[in-house]
Amino acid sequence: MPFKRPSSTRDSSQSSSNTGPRLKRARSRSPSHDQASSSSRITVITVYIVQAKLDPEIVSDLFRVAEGDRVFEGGHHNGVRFHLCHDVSEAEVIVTAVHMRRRLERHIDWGIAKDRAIVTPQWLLDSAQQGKSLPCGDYAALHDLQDETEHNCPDTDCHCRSGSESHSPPPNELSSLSEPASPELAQQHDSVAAAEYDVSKLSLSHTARYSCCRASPLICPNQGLVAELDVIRRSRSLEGEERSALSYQRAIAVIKAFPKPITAKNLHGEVSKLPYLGQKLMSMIEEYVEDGQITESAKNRDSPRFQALSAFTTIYGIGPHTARKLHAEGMRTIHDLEYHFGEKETSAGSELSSGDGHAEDEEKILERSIQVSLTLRDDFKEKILRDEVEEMNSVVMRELDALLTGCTSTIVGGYRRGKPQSNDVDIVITHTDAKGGAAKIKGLCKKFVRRLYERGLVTHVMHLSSFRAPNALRTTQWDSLEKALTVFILPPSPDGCQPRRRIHRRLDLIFAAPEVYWTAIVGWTGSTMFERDLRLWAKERRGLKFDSAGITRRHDSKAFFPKNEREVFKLLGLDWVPPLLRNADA
Ligand code: DCP
Ligand code: MG
Repeated sequence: MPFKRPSSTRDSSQSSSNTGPRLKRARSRSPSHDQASSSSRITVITVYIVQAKLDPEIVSDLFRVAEGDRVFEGGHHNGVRFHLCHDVSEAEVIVTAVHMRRRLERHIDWGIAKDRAIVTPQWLLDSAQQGKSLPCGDYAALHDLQDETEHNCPDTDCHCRSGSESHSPPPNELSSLSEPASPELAQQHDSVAAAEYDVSKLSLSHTARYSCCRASPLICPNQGLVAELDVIRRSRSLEGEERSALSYQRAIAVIKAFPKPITAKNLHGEVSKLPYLGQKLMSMIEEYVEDGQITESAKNRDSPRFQALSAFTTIYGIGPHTARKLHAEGMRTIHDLEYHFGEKETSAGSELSSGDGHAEDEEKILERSIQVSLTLRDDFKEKILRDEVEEMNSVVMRELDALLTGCTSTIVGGYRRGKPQSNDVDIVITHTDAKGGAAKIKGLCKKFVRRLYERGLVTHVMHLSSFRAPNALRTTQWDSLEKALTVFILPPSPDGCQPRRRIHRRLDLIFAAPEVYWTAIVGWTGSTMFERDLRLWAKERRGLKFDSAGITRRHDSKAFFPKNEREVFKLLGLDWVPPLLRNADA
């Protein structure tokens, strides 16, 4: 059984029944509500946007606000954050331009509507601008639900700043530990804030066939359409229809890079000329432009089988194949899985604790990962905000420095692409000694993870791989770098005066020798479609093989060692694409 990375928790939202009980006032379970951020306490409000009756342009604007991508002038956007959900049953606030009960009921179950605040789009815009949740009653979208909207409005009185009680270590103390020794490594500091580039000067084209030649922002002007198509993509993938899923993934990637809203005006002109948009996809896009939704997406969303399979694949270790198998055995809910796998007390992987003894067999490792994931699923559901990602990296690098000085790291994955909230944290680590670094890195992964485990920072190891023992659990795209997929928990706050809410987080640590550090960073920054096209481009256009562990020439296996990220792109004959524009997936 292949080991699968779980779907994002966003996917899981599709799994709950639309009429089922909401995950209680999502706010109490939502990402950061009780969570001490490093400098301030932020209220997170879960928002669902009904797209009917809204212009694509406005929808895209609202998505950007709700995803935290559009920041308002004056830095107001600090007391409240929005978490955009794709399952109305998880929302606290529903944003809609529909004002009549009968029309709203076409999109939302009335029982759910009565239990939420139903507001106009202006509430979202004004709240984001003022950095606080404004009284929903003033923005009630439906006269019929005025009282309910007032009553169900999220209360944000508690979002006081924690000010000097910040629990992050002093910034200088930690950044110095990851201070790179060589000028090449210094270029890693390309965080979102530091990203300075003029998109108009990049020679990327949205009509290119490879997504690694296009500029794909995190939130695009057609994000609502992308979300609809992604439901169909996931459904195909869950049913094992990989070719079909890939067609949708390609279409999504093309739309992600299209720089303006798709409307009736440009649909049959420039949109129809975009690559990978065949007849069927064009008719779906047309339907979306006309109605604000796609029938097939709605059908999928409502399908109990889709909901069950989606829920199963949010569990670490369960891919579509296993999910279908469990479904065929009669399981329908996460509780069924709990019963099936048993909620045994789980411990760190025996790969870690058994020294050089026999590794556990594949089946057992998989089963243990599923058990861990089931036990910790409430924690794993909670998204990780950027400041916590940074804090985790700081703690990891401080620990590593105590074991071996001179290491440096880059946070990759969705964080590097600018996602405001991540499902896990991915960190690529190397040593700054360009000559002796490779030897120092070898074997470090296991040693380091053992240390983290002993110090109580790593509670579980889902997977541990090394150079010498290629692991059968690795999926095909995986490289041969030493890596550990772990469950991590931040240490208690140093001063102990304000206990931090400690949540289990998924943490992937990837160790790369200095010469392949940059290919590892490029390979783990994503997004998945961007990576797929990068490999395809390298193969089809350059006769090269690209993966996170290096670039080689196909005909003679000659290896290349780029010294920085731009050199990776140059070697592949590509223009550099800033990480923030590598969001080629939904
Ligand atoms: N990756 C890949 N192929 C895979 C899995 C991962 O190319 N099968 C690469 C691209 C991903 C990166 O690794 O962007 C990190 O994978 P994650 O699953 O952690 O995904 P993200 O970090 O992009 O998003 P998130 O963690 O928030 O879900
Ligand atoms: Mg990630």
